[in-house]
Amino acid sequence: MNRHKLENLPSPLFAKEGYYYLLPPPLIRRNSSLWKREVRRDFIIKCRYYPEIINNSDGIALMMVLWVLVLLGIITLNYFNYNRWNSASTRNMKEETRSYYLAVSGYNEALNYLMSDKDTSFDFIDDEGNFWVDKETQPVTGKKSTGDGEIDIKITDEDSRININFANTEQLKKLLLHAGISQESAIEIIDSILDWKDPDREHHLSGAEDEYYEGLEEPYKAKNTFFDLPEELALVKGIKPEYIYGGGEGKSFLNLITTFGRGNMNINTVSKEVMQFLGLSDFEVEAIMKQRSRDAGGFRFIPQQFSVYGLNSISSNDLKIEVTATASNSKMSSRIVAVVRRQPAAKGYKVQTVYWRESAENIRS
Ligand SMILES: [Ca+2]
Ligand SMILES: [Ca+2]
Repeated sequence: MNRHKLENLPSPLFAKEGYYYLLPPPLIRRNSSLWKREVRRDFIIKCRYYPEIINNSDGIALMMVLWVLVLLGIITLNYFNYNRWNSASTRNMKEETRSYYLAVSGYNEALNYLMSDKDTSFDFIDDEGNFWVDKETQPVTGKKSTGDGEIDIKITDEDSRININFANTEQLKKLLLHAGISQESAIEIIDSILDWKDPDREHHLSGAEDEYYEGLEEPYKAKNTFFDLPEELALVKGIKPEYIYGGGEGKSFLNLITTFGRGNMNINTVSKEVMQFLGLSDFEVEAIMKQRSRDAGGFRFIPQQFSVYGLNSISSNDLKIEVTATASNSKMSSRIVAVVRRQPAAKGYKVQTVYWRESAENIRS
């Protein structure tokens, strides 16, 4: 009987023909992939009538041995899989550690650069996106390759965004309209934002305090103090995640806002996106960027025409350092995002880290 014929036999007939299976019929259905696989691998042995095997102690012993072999096979396979997974995991961890310390070295380089500032009255970001502490000290930002791997350092200024802790109702309304929210809803949401950060428990006309948040399916309380992070807005009544992150009808406002800093906006560091949001014309944006070229070196005073937009500072205290590093011959990349608060002191600067987040990513293609 050839294999082709075997495969086409229904199971009861199959037993009567003088063959049996490794597994009793109830465990192998005729059409199951297991049955077919077993057939293909010649797991079927020509022997005797199936019913006889059930009553025959030799047959039962044989089946038990075969079962043990199958179990041993499964255990061995699992062991090899575990070992393979374990060594891949160890390799990833090793690569991640190397990339992490490379990222930390990038962070320290950025921090030292910020501390080396010779001109406390002034900082600027040039039209290529490099942060300058003064006109002379060459920036450390951008991508660079070293013997240890690749590092990308970015420094941005938190004092170049709209601070939602200090924003007035007009600014908040503009942000919400930017996210595609109707005038009516925006007014209600603003009341809730004000209630969220004011210390009292009296709610504004359309606002919300503890009694609203405590009635939610997953209850919590109103913050009653400043926002720590922009993402915290998602907890406020009426604010949907798409307003913050985008993906709805309007645009995301996450890149326009901050919760760090003094509420000032540095004309020397503010992004084009924020300037456009503030209502500056393309011509005015170009004029500002021209003054922020390497050669011009940024503004030393604020022209009246720009201060009306709220661009009221030329130096920066709260700076975001973002470092992405990949060690050589590694596919694990490590990332650090930190916000440091830099304050001029009697000698040099005092620096406080007010935000720190680290993550790793497998960039194997
Ligand atoms: Ca400076
Ligand atoms: Ca409140």
